[in-house]
Amino acid sequence: MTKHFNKLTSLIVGTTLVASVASAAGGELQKVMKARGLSEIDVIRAAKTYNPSGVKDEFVVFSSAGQAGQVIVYGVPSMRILKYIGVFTPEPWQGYGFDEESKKVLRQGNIRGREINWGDTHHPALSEIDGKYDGKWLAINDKANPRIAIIDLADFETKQIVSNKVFKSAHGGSFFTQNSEYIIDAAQYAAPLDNNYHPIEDYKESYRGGVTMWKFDNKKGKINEKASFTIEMPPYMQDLSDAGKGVSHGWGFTNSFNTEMYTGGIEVGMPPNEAGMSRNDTDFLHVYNWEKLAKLAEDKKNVKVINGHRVIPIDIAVKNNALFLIPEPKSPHGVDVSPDGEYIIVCGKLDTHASVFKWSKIQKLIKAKKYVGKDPYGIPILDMKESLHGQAELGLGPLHNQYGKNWKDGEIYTSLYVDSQIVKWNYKTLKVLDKENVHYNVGHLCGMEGKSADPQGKYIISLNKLAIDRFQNVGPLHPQNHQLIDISGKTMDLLVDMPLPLGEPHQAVAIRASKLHGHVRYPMGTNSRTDSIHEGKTLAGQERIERNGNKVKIYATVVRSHINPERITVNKGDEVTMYLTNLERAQDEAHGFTIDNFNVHASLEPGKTASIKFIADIEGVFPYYCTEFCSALHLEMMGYLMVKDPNKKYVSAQKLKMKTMSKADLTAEYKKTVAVNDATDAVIQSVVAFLKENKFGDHKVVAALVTDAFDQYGQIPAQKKKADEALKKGDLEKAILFENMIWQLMVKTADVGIRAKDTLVSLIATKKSDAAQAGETAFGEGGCGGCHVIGKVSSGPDLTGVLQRHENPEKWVKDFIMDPEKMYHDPYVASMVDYFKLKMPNQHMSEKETEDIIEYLKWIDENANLF
Ligand code: RUQ
Ligand code: CUA
Repeated sequence: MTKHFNKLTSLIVGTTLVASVASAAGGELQKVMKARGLSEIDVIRAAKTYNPSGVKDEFVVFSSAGQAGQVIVYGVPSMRILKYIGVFTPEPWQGYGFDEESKKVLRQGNIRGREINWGDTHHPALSEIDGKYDGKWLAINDKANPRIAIIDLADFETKQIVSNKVFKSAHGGSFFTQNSEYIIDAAQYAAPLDNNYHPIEDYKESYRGGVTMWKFDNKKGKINEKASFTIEMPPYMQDLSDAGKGVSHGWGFTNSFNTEMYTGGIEVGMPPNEAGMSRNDTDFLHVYNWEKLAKLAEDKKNVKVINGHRVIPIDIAVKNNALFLIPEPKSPHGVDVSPDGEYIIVCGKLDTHASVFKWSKIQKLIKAKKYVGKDPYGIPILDMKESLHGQAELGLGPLHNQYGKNWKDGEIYTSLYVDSQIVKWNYKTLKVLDKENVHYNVGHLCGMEGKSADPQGKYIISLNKLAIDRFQNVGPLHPQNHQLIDISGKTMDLLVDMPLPLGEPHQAVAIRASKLHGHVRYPMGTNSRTDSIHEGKTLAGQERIERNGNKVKIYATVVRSHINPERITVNKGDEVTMYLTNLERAQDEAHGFTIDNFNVHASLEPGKTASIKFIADIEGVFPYYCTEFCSALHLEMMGYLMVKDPNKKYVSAQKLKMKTMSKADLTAEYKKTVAVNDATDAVIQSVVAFLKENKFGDHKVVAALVTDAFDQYGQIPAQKKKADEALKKGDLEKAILFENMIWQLMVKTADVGIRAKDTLVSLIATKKSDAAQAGETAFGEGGCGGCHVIGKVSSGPDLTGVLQRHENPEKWVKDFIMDPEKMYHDPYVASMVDYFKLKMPNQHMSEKETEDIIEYLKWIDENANLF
């Protein structure tokens, strides 16, 4: 009832809003709505998620890409995808798995000596300080091949992979503890902790679960494997986990299923796992004091070393009062600690309830050693009722929770898998407040920092397991579907669907964009996977080919628009290593590098050094080239690798003689080239003068662009010297080539310089009124720009100052635009027609458009000094 009332009010408010916008846009909006069949509420929803070009999002989401073994990065509220990060899976664009540096990271994920090139990513997690996201690191787990990867949020690259030495699968990771001391990672399918065969009949004796506490260094962003340890647990299937916070800091919580310890056997006539593993009414929430266990693990007496990894046996944990069990409704799924750490909320999955456990109650029972019994492994069991704050009946299949901005008052959101709904409820009063349908079968849901100590509210993303009919049919394998829900009002409102072409994206985490501080470039010569200076760092002038026996090392540079060296000859069988340094400093000037046939690729962002390595085991000629369209001369950014057989004799085929140019022709070409360079330089100098006059240094973005521009310009003297030397020696041909190179550098300088100028103009010009803005659009769309260039006489007169040229100028200009033919005989117009040999045609502008254009012309006059 309330819900409908609210939706109705928002519809009415929305309608008036749309109506006023619509009238301002001259009915255009109404036309679009009609043509596309959009209702007012659709338009409001669209407006809530639309980012005009160049506008950025408030939140950034990191989503697991599931079996694709990657991380998907997108913005909220626009739901625009920003990046895929290669994690457990090769990612060719970024060279991940195709250059040597990233291969080393990928190969850290080998298990028992075997290469694994995919992962089943489930839970991304952001590093925390005081339970709040610090925007520095992202961790993500692989369920199939139990591993954790660390991604650096300075460059969004995977920097480390560690494999779990004792688990055979791991689902309940990754969860940072409150100050990123540890990353929690719980096993899923119980298995022997060693790597030996143990018959399934010995399940209870030889199979185990557990929780690994990965020690994390939040400064370096590295897991310290040696300092990590695992808490042995019974062979229940541990599932999701969460770290305590605030009052429960130092503790961990992991729930489980199959406390029945059923092992199936359909093939021998036993009921299937699904029946046997969900037989009991309750399973166990594992509660453990990791802080205490970490201290215990320092003493050798307290640990078993299995596969080189420290494991604390169950009895040691129990003896030290560090491990407890609490019954929870059968086969639960998510466990989510409240922002202050006081409530631990477990979702029922097969039970319609969420169970709200209270930390102070649990602690009281632990302190009083008040147990209701022990499990077969001797772990004390706390009373469920006495640990509970209460239970709330939410609906069918509750899975995961996220907290809202008013979490202190109990605001929480839960996904309902079976009901295909998000439910808003209160974990303190245990009341259900609102339900929103989603499409379909939601798994996780993602709030904005919704599980940190500082939830931001505003949106919930529903990560649905099925898309069914939501999108264009692209075959039986459907896209995934993330739905954005507005939670800023009393009731929820579903805003938009986003199809994702990678799956299955189990879990996502969102952070305020303002907390992320990505690099624009690397310090020159950086190995981005280790963040140290690369042994192969090569600066301009240091390019070389070194040979040592059959090992060939090439120290190469790339910069717009050439690769140095451009010809490489090696012998068949040589081991070739090529180090590539991108000398660019300009933002976004990445180059890529590949060689035909050798399965290598590197992405070279400004300042990066990466290497590729291969055995040149086939004879032939192999073009190499830059794979990013980096400049107008990108196609020319290439060279040849030639592999010859040292045992063969090759006869030269050189026969074709080209006509040579005469000295006079060469001199003429040389002069022409120099003249073009002088003219280009004059343009650059005028831009420089403009930038200086308008104090570009006061604007950080512009200053950065100017620096980029001068990186190019600074290379000119060296080229000029070479040109002049060649000229002195009478080698005009070479002198022309170097002068041409100078022109290339000037064009690149001018390119960035003009971008800097435009940016500066947009920063210092007075703000355009809405009418002036509309006028600029009308001016552009009406084709006025075809003859008039602002600040310049082109095929028509410059319009700066046009409003000063006539008496009663606004009327004059208006009359002329609306009916030029009528004024061809006006003496001023006649003289212009004579001068330009052109008559201004009637562009059939409306009166409104004409008036707007006049406002635009006024704005131009106000800023005349900038054009
Ligand atoms: S799970 S749909 Cu892998 Cu997080 Cu719950
Ligand atoms: Cu560098 Cu294309």
